[in-house]
Amino acid sequence: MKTRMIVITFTALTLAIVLSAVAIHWQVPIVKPTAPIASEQVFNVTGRIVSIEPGGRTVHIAHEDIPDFMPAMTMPFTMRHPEQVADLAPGDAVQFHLIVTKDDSWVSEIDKVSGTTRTASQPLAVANPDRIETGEAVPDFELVNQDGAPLKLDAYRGSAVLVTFIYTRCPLPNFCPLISNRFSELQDRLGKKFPGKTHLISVSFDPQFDTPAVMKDYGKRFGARSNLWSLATGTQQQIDYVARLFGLIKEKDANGYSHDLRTALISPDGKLVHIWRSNVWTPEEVESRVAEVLHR
Ligand SMILES: [Cu+2]
Repeated sequence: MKTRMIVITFTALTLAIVLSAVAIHWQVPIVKPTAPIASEQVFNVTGRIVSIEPGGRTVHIAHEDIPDFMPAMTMPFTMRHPEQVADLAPGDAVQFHLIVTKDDSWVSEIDKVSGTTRTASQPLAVANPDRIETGEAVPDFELVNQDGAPLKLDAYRGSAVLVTFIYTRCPLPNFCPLISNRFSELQDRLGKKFPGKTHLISVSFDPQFDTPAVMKDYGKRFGARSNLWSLATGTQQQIDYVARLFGLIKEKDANGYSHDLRTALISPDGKLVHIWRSNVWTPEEVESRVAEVLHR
């Protein structure tokens, strides 16, 4: 009798536990682990369109100050949806969202600011007699490398040389940091494929902040090896001259620099082969141009 009672009680208890477990399972909404929220910053920006590259993926905009992020400057912006700029033209005043993540940035929701009239965009380039054209010999220049030693272009005769421009404080992940990531990749690819035949030079245009020590540190962040990749700075005069050779547009404003992007390939005999003017180039593409100039 007593044993039967225990069995019944035990069975009832077990049933109750199972049922309540089922009930709980059904009542509790299924909670999936939430996807990690990408640290994404969105800035509301106003500016004026300077130019739109064919295809609309890159739009150059003279933008106003973006508080706590970037001073007013003219720079290329990436469009994820080029159709958004189909109705826009240089001179249009625009308002847009700039979205910045850890390793990318792009423009979304770009709109013409109503009630404004189209004005001619500011000419960006000023007269520049030092500018060299494709096929011309690149005159020797001198800068200072990450160890504080002189760096002369002519020292790399016999190698294919890539020169690009950056500044270490650049806040936009898909501009200077992207270029440096690509140089890091190029250093490895070219170093392996054409040993002793290539050299990369990243030139800072912010010499007041970017001292050789700062450049050395910056290079470390990207795994730069000094036999393959130099991180150069110099006097303002030295840097301005090199910038003029390749037609870099840069302008110092209150808090930083506005600038465009230039990556130049110089052949082993010292001639300008090509200039990539934006961030839309790939290490593969550069590698094949390097192979061409090295006759490989
Ligand atoms: Cu930059």
